[in-house]
Amino acid sequence: MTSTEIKQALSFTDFKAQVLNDYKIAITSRECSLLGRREVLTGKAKFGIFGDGKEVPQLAMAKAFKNGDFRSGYYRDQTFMMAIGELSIEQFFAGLYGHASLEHDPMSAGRQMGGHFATHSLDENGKWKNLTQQKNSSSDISPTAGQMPRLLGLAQASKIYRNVRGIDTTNFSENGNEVAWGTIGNASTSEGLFFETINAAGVLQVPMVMSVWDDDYGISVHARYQTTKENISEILKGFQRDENSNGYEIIRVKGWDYPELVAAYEKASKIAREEHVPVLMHIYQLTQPQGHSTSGSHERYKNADRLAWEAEFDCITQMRKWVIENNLATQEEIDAIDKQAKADVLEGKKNAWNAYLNPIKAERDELTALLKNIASASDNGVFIEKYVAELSGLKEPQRKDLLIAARKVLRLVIKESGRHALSAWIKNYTEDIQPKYSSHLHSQSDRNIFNIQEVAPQYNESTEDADGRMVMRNNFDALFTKYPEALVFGEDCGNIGDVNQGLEGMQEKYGDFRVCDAGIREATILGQGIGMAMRGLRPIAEIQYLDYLLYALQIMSDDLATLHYRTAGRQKAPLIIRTRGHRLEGIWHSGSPMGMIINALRGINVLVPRNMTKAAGFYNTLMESDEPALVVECLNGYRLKEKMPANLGEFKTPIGVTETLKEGKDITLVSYGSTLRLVEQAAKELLEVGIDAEIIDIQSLLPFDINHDIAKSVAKTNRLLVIDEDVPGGASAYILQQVIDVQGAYKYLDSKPETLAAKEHRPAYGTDGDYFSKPSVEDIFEKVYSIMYEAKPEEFPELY
Ligand SMILES: Cc1ncc(C[n+]2csc(CCOP(=O)(O)OP(=O)(O)O)c2C)c(N)n1
Ligand SMILES: [Mg+2]
Repeated sequence: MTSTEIKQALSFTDFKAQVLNDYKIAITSRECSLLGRREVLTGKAKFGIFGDGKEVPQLAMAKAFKNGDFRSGYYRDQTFMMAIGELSIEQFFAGLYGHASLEHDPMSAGRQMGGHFATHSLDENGKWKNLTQQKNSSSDISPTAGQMPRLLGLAQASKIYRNVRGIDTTNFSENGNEVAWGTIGNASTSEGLFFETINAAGVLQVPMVMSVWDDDYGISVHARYQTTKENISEILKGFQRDENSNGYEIIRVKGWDYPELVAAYEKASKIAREEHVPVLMHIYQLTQPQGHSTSGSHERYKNADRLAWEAEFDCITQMRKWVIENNLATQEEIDAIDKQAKADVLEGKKNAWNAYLNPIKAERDELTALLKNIASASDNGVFIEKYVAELSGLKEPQRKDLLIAARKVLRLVIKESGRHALSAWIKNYTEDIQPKYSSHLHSQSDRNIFNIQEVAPQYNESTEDADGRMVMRNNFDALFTKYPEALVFGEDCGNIGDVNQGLEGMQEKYGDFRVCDAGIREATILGQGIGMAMRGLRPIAEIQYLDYLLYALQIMSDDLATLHYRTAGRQKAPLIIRTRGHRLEGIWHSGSPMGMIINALRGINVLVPRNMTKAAGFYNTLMESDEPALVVECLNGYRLKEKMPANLGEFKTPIGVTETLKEGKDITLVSYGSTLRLVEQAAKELLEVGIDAEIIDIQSLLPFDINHDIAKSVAKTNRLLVIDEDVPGGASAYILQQVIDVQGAYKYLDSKPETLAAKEHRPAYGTDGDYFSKPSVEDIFEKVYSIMYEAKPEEFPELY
C-alpha cells in the first residue's frame, strides 16, 4: 500500500470505529429507555421520561460539541449526555430512582426526576471549576421552553468574552469560542419564550445552535394544533441571513439520517463558533417509540399508519440499516453490539438499584435493632414488635417508612426510658437526612451574603446633597471600574442611561457591550442574566418597572430561584436584578406586589432599600457575594436629595438586617421602601398627640431580619403595626408570620398585631387615585391611633 492508501485505510478504520461507538451509545441509551420504563411500571421508580426516538441527532450534536461549550436543553437528551461522557448507565438509573446523592446522581442528587441533566460548574466548596476544560450542561427545568432564556445568556457570554477586554477569562472562555447549544421539542416552540429567544439571539448575533427535535407531537397533541404550517423552520424562514442583513443560518435535516446530521452539526458549529451567528437546526421525522412518558401510552393518539411509519423510521433502525449498507459492520457485529448493550444496561441498572437501596437498608437495620431493644423493655412491646416486623419485611424500604415507624413508636414509649434513645435516633437521623433534600437553597460557600461585612457610607465635610439618581450613577461608575466582568442591560439602559438616568454616561465610558440597551422582552433579559452569570460574568439585568417583572417572574421562579438548589450546589447564577417600583402613577407604574414576589422567589434575595444610598450599598454587597438578588429601587426617590458618599463602590448595606429609623416606646411600626417616608411623617404627627412610635426599616424581605430586631422592639413597645403598599394579606402577611411565628413576638404583645396595606385593587391613576388606593399618612396615623385608643381609651379618645 502507498502511504496515501495506508492513511485512507487508517482513517476508514478510525471512521468505522467512531460510527460503531456512536451506534453503541445510541443502542445503550435506547436500552436504558426501555428498561427505565419497566422500572416505573414495576414500581421501583416513580416517573420516567426518556430519550427514545431522539438518539441519532444527539450523537451528531455531541460530535460538534467542544470543551467550554454549554448545553441548555430538555428531558429527551440522555443520548447526548452519554455521548459527551457525562451520563453513565448507573447515573441514568440513579436519577430515575431519585438517589439523593451527588456521587450517584450528579444531575441533581435525586432532587429532579430523571431526564433533567446537568454538569458541575462548581466544586464542593462552591468555587468555579475550569469550565473551558470540560463539557458543560446547564441544569434542565421541566417547564417547556424554560431552557430558552438561559440559553441566550449562555451564548451571549461568549460574545462578551470575545469583545470586552480586561476580564479574567481563565475559567470561562477562550476568546469567546464557546457555543451554547439549545434543544427543544417541536410542540414547545409554541411557547412565547421560544419566539422571544429566537428573536433576541438574532438581534444579538450570539453563538447559539438551537435544535428542534420534531416528532410531530407534544404528548398527544399533533403539530397541526401547535405550529402554523406544522413546520417551525418554514415559518422562521424570514430569520435566514442574507448578503444584506444579519440573521440566522437555518438548517433542516431528517432525524434518522446519521451522515447528514453529522455534516450539518459540523457546519452549524463552525458558523456559530467562528462567526457568532445563531443557527436553527430543524431536526424532523423523529419518533417517540414508547410514547411521551410513563404516564400514558401513545397508541391512544397515534393511528396504525403513524405507528407503522414510526417503526420503520426509528432513527436507530435507520442508522443500523445505513451501517450495514455501507459495510461498516455486518449484521452479526451489530447483533453483538446490541447484545452487549443489553447486558451492560442490565448490569448498570442492578448496580444503581443496589447503590440506592443498600444504605437505606442499613439504616433500616440500625433502626429495627434499636426498636427491638426498646420493645423488650416496653409495656407496649407487642405493638412495637409489629412495627419491627413490618419494617423488616419491607423489600424496598424508603426513608419515609423508617421515620413513620420510629415516630409512631415514640408515642408508645412516651413515658418509658426507651424514649430517650429513640428520640435521639429520630433527631440525629433527620438532621442527617434532611439536608439531602433541603441544602443549597442559598450559597453555602464563603461568599454567601452573610459573609460580606457591612461598610458604612463615608461623607466628606464638603459633601453636598445630590439627586438620588446621582448617588446611584456614581456608584455604578465605581463598580464598573472595579469589576471588569460587571455589565448592565435592559430597556433604555444604554444610550440614555436608564429612564431615571441612574446610568447616565456609563455607556460612553464603558462601551455598549457592558452598558447596553435591550429589546422589550423581560423574560429574555432575565435569561441573558442567568446564562451570563452561569459563565462567570456579573450581569445586572434591569427590568424597567417592578410592574413588568411579572413577564420575567416565571423564569426567575422556575430557573434562577431553583438553580443552586436543584443542582445541590453545583451550579450558580449570581445575577443581580435591578428594578424600580412601589409608587408612581397608575395601575402599571405603582404596583408593589411584594407578596407574590417573595413567595415565588425563595432562593433569591429580595431587597427593598428605602433610598438610593441603601440600594447602591446593596449592589456593592452583592458584587462581593455569589448569590442572586432582586433589588427594588424606589421609583419616586431618584430626584430626592441624598448626601453623596465618598467611598463609592465600597460601602456595603448588610443583607437580612433591619435598621431602626426612630426609637419609640408605644408601638413598633414596621415597613420598607417608599412607604417609610409616609410612616416617618405619620410618626412625627403621632408624637404631637403623645404617641411615640418606633420605626423599623426591614430593608431585606428575603432573608428577613436575621437578628430578630423586630421582636426585640416589640418586647419594648408591646404593640406592632406592619405597613406596606401590597394587597392586604400580601407581603404584610409574610412579615407578620415572620415576626409572630418565627420570632415569637406574640409573647410581648398587649394589643392585636395589625397590618395596613393598600386596597385589593390595582392603584388608580392620579393624586386622588393614589390617595384612595394606597396607605396615606392619615391612614397610618389613624390606624396607630385606633390601636392606642383600644389600649388606653381615656388617654386617646375615639376619633370617629
Ligand atoms: C409550561 C409547561 N406546560 C406544560 C407542560 C407539560 N408537558 C410536558 S412535555 C409536554 C409536551 C412537549 O412536547 P414537545 O415539545 O414536542 O417535546 P417532546 O416531548 O415531543 O419531545 C407538555 C405539554 C410542561 N412541562 N410545561
Ligand atoms: Mg414533540
